[in-house]
Amino acid sequence: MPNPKAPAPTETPVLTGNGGELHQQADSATTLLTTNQGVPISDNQNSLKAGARGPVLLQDFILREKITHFDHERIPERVVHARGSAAHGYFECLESLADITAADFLQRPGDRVPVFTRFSTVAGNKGSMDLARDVRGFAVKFYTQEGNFDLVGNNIPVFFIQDAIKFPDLIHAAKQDPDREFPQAQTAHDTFWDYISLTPESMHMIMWIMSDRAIPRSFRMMEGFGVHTFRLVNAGGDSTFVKFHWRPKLGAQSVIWDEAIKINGADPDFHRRDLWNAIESGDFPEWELGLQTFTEEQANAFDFDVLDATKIIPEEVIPLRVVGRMVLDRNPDNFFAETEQVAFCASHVVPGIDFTNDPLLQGRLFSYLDTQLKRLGGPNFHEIPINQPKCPFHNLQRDGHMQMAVPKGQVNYEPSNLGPDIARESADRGYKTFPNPEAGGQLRVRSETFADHYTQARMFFASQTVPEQNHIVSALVFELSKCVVPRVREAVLSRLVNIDQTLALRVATGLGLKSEIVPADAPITAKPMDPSPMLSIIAKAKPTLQGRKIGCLVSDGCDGDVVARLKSAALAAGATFEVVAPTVYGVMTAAGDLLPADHKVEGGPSVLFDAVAIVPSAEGGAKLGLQAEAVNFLRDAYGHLKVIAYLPTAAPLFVKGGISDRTPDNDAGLISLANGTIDDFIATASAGRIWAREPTVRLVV
Ligand code: HDE
Repeated sequence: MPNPKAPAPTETPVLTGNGGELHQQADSATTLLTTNQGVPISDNQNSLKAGARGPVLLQDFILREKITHFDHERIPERVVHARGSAAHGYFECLESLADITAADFLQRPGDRVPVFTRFSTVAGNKGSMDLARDVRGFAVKFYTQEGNFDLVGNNIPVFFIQDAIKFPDLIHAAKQDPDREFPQAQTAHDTFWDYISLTPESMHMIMWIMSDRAIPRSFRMMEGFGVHTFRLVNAGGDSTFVKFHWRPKLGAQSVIWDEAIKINGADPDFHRRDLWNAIESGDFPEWELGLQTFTEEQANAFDFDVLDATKIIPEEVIPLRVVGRMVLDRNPDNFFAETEQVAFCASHVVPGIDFTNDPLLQGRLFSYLDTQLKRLGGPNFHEIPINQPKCPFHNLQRDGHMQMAVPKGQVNYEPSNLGPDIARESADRGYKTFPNPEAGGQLRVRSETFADHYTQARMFFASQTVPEQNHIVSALVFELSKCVVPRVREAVLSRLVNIDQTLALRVATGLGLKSEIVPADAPITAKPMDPSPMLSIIAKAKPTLQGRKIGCLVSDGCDGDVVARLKSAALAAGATFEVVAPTVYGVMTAAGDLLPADHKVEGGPSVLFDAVAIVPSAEGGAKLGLQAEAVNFLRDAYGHLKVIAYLPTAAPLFVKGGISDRTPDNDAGLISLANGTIDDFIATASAGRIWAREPTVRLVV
């Protein structure tokens, strides 16, 4: 996509040095290059030497400043969630929640506060690929008038473990092995599954990360969850329990695993690019904020403990109440300054929002502040612009690494009679913790109310549609097939069988296991629980092409009119449209017009699109049939269950792809533009993938 912000080429004056190197010169249109001390620089291409061919001099403060700064450009990446992308936007309150919370930004419908939202994967390093099978971080910083509220959530509503003390082990097991530093950004290896097989509380989360939720189509098409139970507290001090949910306006959507693997090669920045491009083009991603609110009495009546982060409350039991919306409408100006340096802390709450005793949340309240001190170099990270509150903030904390403020005056303590204008506390307006009565011995134990590890895992599996269940089975087979130690596979099966016997048997068949599965001990066996259809992505998908992408494969001599009509129909449906051609400068249509391309065919595989059209000329179709990448364009689109519009001239690709027997008569996702219309194509593509095709292209065990 052309960068609309790219400046027009300038006529900067340029000098040529003795070695033929170019020196662009500052003029009235450009700014003067200086050191960090403001000293103008005369030559940014040569270091100071003792003679033209002599050694470089230590006194070259310009060189040393530049190189030193460069040497220190990297800061420690996040130990988890290192790979992320973020955007600015706003949150708008849609109804007053004054009855249940004193949170200032939730009082007045129509009120907006700025937000900065960062999406991430968890296991991979900063440079890892976007389509890893992983949980996605979904962290929102609300800059409210009573301080910053960080809702540091994920795109999956449960977690692997119940107590924070287990987190370092979980992450060590999931990340690269410490001796060889691979595998990167994936859980398909022995150490992860070894740990999981010994962590029965992870079973519900395992169902979610083996589902398509862990390979989202776009950050814009992800749900988000606060995961823990929090408290809302109103002005009168009454508390209501709450679970936070984000619902994407574009609907939740995922890719298929084979597609994910190929996207990682074709465009490792697939999610990052998608978010950036959508915002640059003015197609602003949007989510609704929904709350599940419930009382202490309701919580006590549930069959599970609301303090256990491995459990959800089905929406069928406590429906979502939509209270606001978030729109992301501005890309960061600088990735490092904003996306990298943003410091989310689970402990950043505002008056009206409080914690519960969830032991996972309690550990997070310590961890995030601690991690920011290390990553951002000290206690003044709140002064970095992206982290600064947008409301006034004053206190008597002083000094430390990277202090940016210049506090004035003699008094840096309180109470004090010497500093009449120093900051002081307020009994009325200050943050008040909900006075939850606590009693009990000091015990290092897990509550017995946390002991049911299988009921909700089984309920999640049962709530999925048939294709989604098949994908969970295939994902487990894929991951366990990457484990090289047979004992690890068998230990996992011994847990899966406690979730659902058929599921475990299917996975065992997929692995080719010849022996019996021995069930693991389970203190509580899975209890009956109604399925929750709201947990299925496919069941609640709305037909739309909004925010989706159509790829059109063309050749020289193609019908420019067909391409133009496809494009306008795609744009009218809210999709984007990209042309894939044998050369990047594009092709000449039959009418002799230049049709510019967005991708050369090798760089624009069909995994980058949600639906495709293949409309070459007769001669062009024959040539494309000789090119494996063009054949794969069709073959993969077909294998990934996409809707495909085509002209009869695409026939050589069908033949080479081995699918010449597939026609609109036996596959609803094939739209021949010789008989059908572009409107048929748009309507069929809006309905999503052709799930009925799946059993013909992938083995279902
Ligand atoms: Fe995090 N987590 N986490 N986490 N987490 C971090 O903080 C931690 C957990 C989540 O875009 C770290 O700044 C512990 C659950 C997100 O910058 C660190 C435990 C959930 C992000 C940390 C958890 C999350 C982080 C690493 C177990 C969903 C990225 C870098 C108790 C509700 C935020 C950093 C961003 C990042 C600790 C579990 C979400 C080390 C100890 C559960 C979205 O502080």
